[in-house]
Amino acid sequence: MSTQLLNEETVLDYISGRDDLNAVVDVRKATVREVGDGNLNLLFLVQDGTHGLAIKQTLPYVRSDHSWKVTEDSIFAEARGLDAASRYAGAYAPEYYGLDAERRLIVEEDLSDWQVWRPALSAGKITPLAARDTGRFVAELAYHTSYFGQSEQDVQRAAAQAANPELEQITEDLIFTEPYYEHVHNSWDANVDDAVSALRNDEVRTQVAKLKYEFLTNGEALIHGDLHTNSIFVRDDGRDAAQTPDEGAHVKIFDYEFGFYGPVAFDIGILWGNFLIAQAREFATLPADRRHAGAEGEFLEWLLSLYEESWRGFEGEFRRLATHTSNRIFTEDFVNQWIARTLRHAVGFAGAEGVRRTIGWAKVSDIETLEGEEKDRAVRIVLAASRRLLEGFEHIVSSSDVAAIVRETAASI
Ligand code: SR1
Ligand code: MG
Repeated sequence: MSTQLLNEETVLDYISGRDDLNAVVDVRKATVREVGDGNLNLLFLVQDGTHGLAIKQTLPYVRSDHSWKVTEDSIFAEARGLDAASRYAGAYAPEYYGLDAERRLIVEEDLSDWQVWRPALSAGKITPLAARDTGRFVAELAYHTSYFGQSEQDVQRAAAQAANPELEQITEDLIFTEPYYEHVHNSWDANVDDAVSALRNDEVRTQVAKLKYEFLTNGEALIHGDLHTNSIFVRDDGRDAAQTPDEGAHVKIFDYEFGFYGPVAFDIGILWGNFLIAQAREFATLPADRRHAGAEGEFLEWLLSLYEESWRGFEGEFRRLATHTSNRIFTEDFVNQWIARTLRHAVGFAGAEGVRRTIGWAKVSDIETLEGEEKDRAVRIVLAASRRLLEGFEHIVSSSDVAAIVRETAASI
């Protein structure tokens, strides 16, 4: 049976019935707006002019297709992820006001004075330190929920509780299967048929199979599970990194409903796949005489630096934490090998995310707001670079290799 859904008229009554929320916003002065643009939930912002709250309630179906039923129990994954992020990576998470299990909703901090990263990227906005802090967030969540930061028994109990099979299935289908076969969820413009055909062969499918198997079997840490640029808020600090204050978080990470015990590399890979998409948009809209190395301009140079910046944030923070590991046999050499392996898989996952966001069901505004030749060019860049990442991920040794591949691919299209 479905939960009773809130609407803009009933939210204030709901808050009035909860003393803890009444203490945060003044319902007599508050206004409510439903602003959700995710696929699986409603999102209400409640603001009284001074304070605010965000209420996220699970829908029993996909927002744009009510015939596609989805479990409302994903709210438990959302609550678990937000709770763990607050506990272990608190600087980078919204304040969490708790779960209402019966109504399938969570309440969190209103962050509407921050900006969602995807539209900020599409608008050409440079946000220094956002990528570094996202990398640090991944490291902190990974370390503290894994065998690095907890006892074997605690991890195994937490992993069992964090099972999220219905939402994992969405990822397994949409990212790791459907784009490589005929499927009603896929679509693209006939002008790029050849780029899609180039992905549908046994070599690419075998590479994707390795990544899918890693996703299915490597339950090493609690991961976010959907860390794309619409799951990240960024701060408006001005574009000069040298003048950006280092204190305070430069990102807030939200939308934890796809979380489960999975590969840490998946979070980095999804992030990188979305960096690739933002870069392809920018390359595709550059005038022809600025499409060679050195002429792309400040914004594209910054975009291309995000793989390294996020990786440095991740690796630096993880290494710092790993010196305190409770697992004494995890030697420095083992940590080095784990980091190198995580990098390789992140590169593969980035390729899989690039493909599914351009030809699969869940498309993205970076590409979809382009038209004509610019859109075709952006799609071609994403698909060709993604194919190289999928084919070559096992041989990548540095995050800077990814930017080099994207740059070379864009120059060839
Ligand atoms: C039916 S859900 C489709 C996609 O939206 C979410 O943000 C995830 O990325 C999922 O794959
Ligand atoms: Mg989401």
